Amino acid sequence: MTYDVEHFISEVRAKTGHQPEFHQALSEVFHSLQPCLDRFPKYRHNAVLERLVEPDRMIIFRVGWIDDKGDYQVNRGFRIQFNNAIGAYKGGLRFHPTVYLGLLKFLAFEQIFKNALTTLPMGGAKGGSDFDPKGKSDNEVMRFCQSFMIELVRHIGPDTDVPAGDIGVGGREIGYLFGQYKRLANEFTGTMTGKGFGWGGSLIRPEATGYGLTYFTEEMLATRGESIEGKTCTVSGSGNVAQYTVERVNEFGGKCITLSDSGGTILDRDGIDAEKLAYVMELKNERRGRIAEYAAQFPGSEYFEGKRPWGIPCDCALPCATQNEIDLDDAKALVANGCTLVAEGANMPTQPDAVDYFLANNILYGPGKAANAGGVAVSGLEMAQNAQHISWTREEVDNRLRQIMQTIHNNVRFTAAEYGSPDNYVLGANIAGFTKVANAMIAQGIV
Ligand code: NDP
Ligand code: 2IT
Repeated sequence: MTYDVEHFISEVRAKTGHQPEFHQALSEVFHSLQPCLDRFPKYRHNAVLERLVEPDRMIIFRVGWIDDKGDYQVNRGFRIQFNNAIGAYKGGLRFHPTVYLGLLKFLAFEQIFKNALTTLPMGGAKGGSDFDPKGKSDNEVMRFCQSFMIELVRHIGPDTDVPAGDIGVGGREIGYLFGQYKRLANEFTGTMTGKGFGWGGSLIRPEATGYGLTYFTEEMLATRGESIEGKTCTVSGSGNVAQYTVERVNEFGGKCITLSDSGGTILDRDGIDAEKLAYVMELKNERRGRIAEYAAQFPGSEYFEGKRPWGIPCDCALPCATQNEIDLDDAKALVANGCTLVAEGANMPTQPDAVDYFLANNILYGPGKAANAGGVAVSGLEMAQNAQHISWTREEVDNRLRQIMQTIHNNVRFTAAEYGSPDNYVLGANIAGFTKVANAMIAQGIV
């Protein structure tokens, strides 16, 4: 008797209501687990999937705050503590108007397997709010973060749950959140990661997701005797992950020709070099402006309003903005234009039929839970440094990050090969991540 994954997914769908992103993530993971579930009946006997789809707990709360005009504002706050079989809950906070329960459940679910792949002991969680930091003053963001933390503080701790950043939550927000945590808990511990260097943060954490993505991409290309050097890359997004991806790809001798935001895409055929990237960082991180301004600043570059980068010919596509940003038409355009590698900085940026298209066309396709795991991996290293009350050098952290990305890559390919498809990173990442968590759950009994 085998696990009827299809039937199981339809039951979860019926029980959980309208949560399309969660169902999408669930379907992608569980379908690729089928050969593993067939090989090891213990997962069925121990009802591992049934237990795995039900978060340990979901916390939803009201966040009231006063805007600069003196008016009362209300947002909704969340923390999904999905699974702590292999370590304390760990995962980012997203502040974006599209945040709702189903979105955070997808992100927390993915985080379980991603964190398992990092080799570090971290469980899966995610949280956030429908609060939109865009257009808010620093003081408004601070008041919101302080109010958010008044509730969150009860649920987190250095060995319980350690939040970090994600979309809309960067260094500024982590500072305000940590400040309030420290005040309420009356302790200075590593309960948040992404802290500033000098007050508990790790060197290389800001860079980690983009650098890790670049290292993973380099490993993927090496399987075909190639490297980033000389490759033209299209990158989406222009936030934390996109910025440090461009930085490292440049250092590896590649050329990034696009960036984007929710307004549109810029194309710079000469490449976004270090000087232009410094402009982007100042534009996005300090002035909090729009990527359209890039085209006005650098003659020869172009701006395409409302467009994503995927119609532009490239060797490698590196989606670093948000979920479902590559649809089937985008995938067809990429392949038709000669793209041979897609590695995901964002979480679940590729729609399921587009993933199938990449795999069917022999594209090197690196799913986010493997390719973007460098961010949370260095968060794990930040926790390790905090626990020891020391800080490591840039070189130490960067070397460890590179080693972790190589280990993830090898583990994913090794696992995929064991199931007969060495180039299928989806299969390898899902089975490798699942096996570690599932075995821990079985060992710990029915809890
Ligand atoms: P940032 O907030 O720094 O940047 C997000 C970027 O994506 C912005 O350019 C933003 O544009 C764009 N974007 C966000 N939502 C949309 C949308 N709906 N449509 C089009 N563009 C959009 O976030 P990060 O760089 O930290 O995160 C980017 C992705 O990477 C996310 O999927 C995140 O989950 C993932 N990730 C992040 C990690 C981290 O350590 N930060 C680790 C692993 C994965 P705009 O300003 O217009 O909203
Ligand atoms: O999606 C992710 O892995 C992150 N946003 C980083 C999480 C973390 O805890 O560093």
